[in-house]
Amino acid sequence: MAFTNVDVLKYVESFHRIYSGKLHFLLRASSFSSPFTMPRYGQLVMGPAGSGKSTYCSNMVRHGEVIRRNIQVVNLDPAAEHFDYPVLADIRELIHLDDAMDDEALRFGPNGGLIFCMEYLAQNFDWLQEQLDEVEDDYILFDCPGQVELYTHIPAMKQLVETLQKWDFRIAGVYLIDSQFMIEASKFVSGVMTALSTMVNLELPHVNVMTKLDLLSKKAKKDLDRYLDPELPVLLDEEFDNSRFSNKFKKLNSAIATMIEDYSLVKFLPLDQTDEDSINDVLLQIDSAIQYGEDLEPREMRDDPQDEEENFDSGFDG
Ligand SMILES: Nc1nc2c(ncn2[C@@H]2O[C@H](COP(=O)(O)OP(=O)(O)OP(=O)(O)O)[C@@H](O)[C@H]2O)c(=O)[nH]1
Ligand SMILES: [Mg+2]
Repeated sequence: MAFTNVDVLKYVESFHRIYSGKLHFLLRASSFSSPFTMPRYGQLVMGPAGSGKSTYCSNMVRHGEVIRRNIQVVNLDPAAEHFDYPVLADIRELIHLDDAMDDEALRFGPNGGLIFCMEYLAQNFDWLQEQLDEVEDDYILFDCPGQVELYTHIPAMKQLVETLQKWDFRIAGVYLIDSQFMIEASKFVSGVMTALSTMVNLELPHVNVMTKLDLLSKKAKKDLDRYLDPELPVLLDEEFDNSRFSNKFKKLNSAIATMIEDYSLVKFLPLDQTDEDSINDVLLQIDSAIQYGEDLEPREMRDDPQDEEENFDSGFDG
């Protein structure tokens, strides 16, 4: 992620503006509005390039098999090359990044091409609807591209969210950030601001996840708690308590920290993909954010109690 503190500073003003209008809307997002139809459930898996989105999706599918829950994945990355989950639908069948880059009339580079592809998807949601209509037992992960502009201000993702909601999906925004870039206060603030910007733009129940914990050093792991539920003013005071930084800069950082604190909206769930309990904890938190299970019948006892004990589930048939 190429965000620097200078980028972060540019955000401050617009955040104040956006927040004042949208906070109440965010709060309303968790009281879904279609009581008469059977909802479907989904996660929009987002985050910067390489933050672990596709790996997260395949680990969730595998974890779903362990707890006997049917979790499926739609690949929404037109540039995807490697993922190892079975796909329910794949945007590359509709449009591939190469289509936008190789076309003589379009001639996009990789970044503009990706935006073009997502806009093309937005104009062809009926394609997606057809793919999703084939599914009965719906808990669907949408594996998104790693270009953060898509989440922060380009309309295509917001249009996707609104369309899925129209199709009775209860969607959580799941925002992944690589922990290795987060355990340093200045980088942390940049990450927090993009996560926050995504949350404000998409107006979804939102869960931030810190990935790749298995790669952290012992020392970094010890420090982790300070970043999962951060006291930003303290973190930033420590980071910038140095004469190299001007008072103006320190004040600005302090203003950002206070603003984020005031909204109490930024927390991170730790995810160690090598640990089944950690994956399960993240899934349960997201389930709770989208009220997964409220409309489902409690699971019936099976004939073989041992079989039942061996496979933990959140208690519902999905
Ligand atoms: N050690 C470790 N490696 C991980 C983890 N998650 C992802 N990786 C690795 O990080 C790299 C990027 O992972 P992806 O899942 O492709 O990340 P992505 O966010 O889908 O990337 P883009 O789609 O390109 O934006 C791959 O080499 C993964 O094997 C993790 O939890 N631990
Ligand atoms: Mg990916």
